[in-house]
Amino acid sequence: MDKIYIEDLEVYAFHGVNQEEKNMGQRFFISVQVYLDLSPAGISDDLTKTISYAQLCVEIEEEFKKSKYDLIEKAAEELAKFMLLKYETIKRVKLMIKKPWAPIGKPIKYAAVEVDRKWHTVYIGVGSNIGNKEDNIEQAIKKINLSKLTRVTKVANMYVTKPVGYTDQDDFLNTALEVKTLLHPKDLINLLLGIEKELKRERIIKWGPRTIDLDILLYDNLITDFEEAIIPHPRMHERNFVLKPLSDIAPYLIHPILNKRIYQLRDESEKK
Ligand code: PH2
Ligand code: MG
Ligand code: MG
Repeated sequence: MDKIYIEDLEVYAFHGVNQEEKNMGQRFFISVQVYLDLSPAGISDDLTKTISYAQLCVEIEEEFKKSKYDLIEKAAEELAKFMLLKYETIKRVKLMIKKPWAPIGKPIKYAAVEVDRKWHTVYIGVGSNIGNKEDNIEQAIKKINLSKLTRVTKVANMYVTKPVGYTDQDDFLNTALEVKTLLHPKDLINLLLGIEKELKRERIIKWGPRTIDLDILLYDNLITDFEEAIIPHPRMHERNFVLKPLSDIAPYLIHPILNKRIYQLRDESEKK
């Protein structure tokens, strides 16, 4: 992808573990690689179709000087987040912060950190079979949007489905969401679990009735093996109640393990 580079922007700021660093301050050098599509500006020669690097420098400096953090890790994290939230057009930010005068009593050229942050595309399966199911789902969507690090970008149709697995329970209402997020999978899971809790989800019977169930189905093309978030969702490919709504919003998406498109998996799940 296209990039705008800024290299070694010098900023005087007050980050550091030592009190004297917070009092006296020191010089930092900030380098960024901003990933965005430059072709609209390249074709039109119009500054409004890109991001002015002059303006970026001003904003980076202002944001970087705003707080006093112990760590350049934290300063880098916050600065990357600031840029990704401020501009819709920025897809990814690589950012390096150098501290040439870190008071460590050793002759170094600089100490530095680099972070690489981007918007991730996630698909979430949603189900409810207790109370006002439609309202539960709408509440969940609202709550996902409350975090500024997540945005619901597509909502599938809602489907009334027969319970699968544990069948002695009410019909479900199922849908699927596309979400853009800056959160890593484990943090996203925690956000979703928190929302389930707020909506009075109780875990009594496995696959039993619930006010709301929010499952990460896919996260970019990521394949994970950690217990808390197995991605892709290990049963999504055999569940019509997941694949049907998901096909509304992402029919041509390819399942990263099975290497088949979502609509193909949906069609296969209908034959069973
Ligand atoms: N969720 C389950 C188990 N069974 N059946 C339907 N129809 N819809 C669901 O969302 C569902 C289910 C476990 O998450
Ligand atoms: Mg589930
Ligand atoms: Mg679940």
